[in-house]
Amino acid sequence: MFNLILFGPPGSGKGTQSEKLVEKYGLVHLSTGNLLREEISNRTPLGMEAKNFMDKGQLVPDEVVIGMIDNSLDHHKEALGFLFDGFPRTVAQAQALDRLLELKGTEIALVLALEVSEEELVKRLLNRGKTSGRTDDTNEPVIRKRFAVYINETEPVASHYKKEKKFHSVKGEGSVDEIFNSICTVIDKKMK
Ligand code: B4P
Repeated sequence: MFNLILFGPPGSGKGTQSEKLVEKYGLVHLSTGNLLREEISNRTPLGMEAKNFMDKGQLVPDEVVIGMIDNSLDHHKEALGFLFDGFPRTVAQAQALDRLLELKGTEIALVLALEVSEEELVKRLLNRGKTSGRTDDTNEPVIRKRFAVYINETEPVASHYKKEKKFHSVKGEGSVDEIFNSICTVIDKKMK
């Protein structure tokens, strides 16, 4: 199995690049953001709880997202590998993911981080907010809060994987195809 984490701040292009990567490498795409938005649109109790956090730019509690990932892994027993998009976002989530994968006899092969400046992120998300209907993308203070949460709670996840020498970063500014090519170069080297 080849398990990849796509890492980076909100709006860095994780969702955009994931779509292209799953097509090329045949991985199962697990995006906690998409899973949460599905719960919200189905108006489930989990979705209603998550919406309160997401609308404020905060992270949804660890036990909620870890439970979702656990269920999704069980639904894809035949997968060639997983692409984790937007997960893990805290050190506790990273530790839980390591344990879940170990139980399945596998592990994370590579963590790829997209590097994008805060000003570019704000610009991209405000732009997406004009058409996406996502309430967390229309308000600049909420977007800046998401970036601050990323620095405080998510960046420490990078050290977790740097210790295991699994962490690589690529420039996340430029055209979608240029960024995709840089990501593929790192993956192909790792797969050899
Ligand atoms: P997510 O759904 O993960 O979304 P994101 O971080 O906002 O965006 P992403 O990086 O995927 O950007 P995209 O490709 O779409 O999270 C939303 C919320 O859910 C979080 O704030 C949190 O509350 C909650 N949540 C999710 N996972 C969680 C977890 N594990 N734990 C706790 N809470 C969790 O790109 C953004 C925009 O940029 C798009 O409009 C795109 O078209 C554009 N773009 C992409 N690449 C570009 C490029 N190269 N140049 C110009 N524009 C580009």
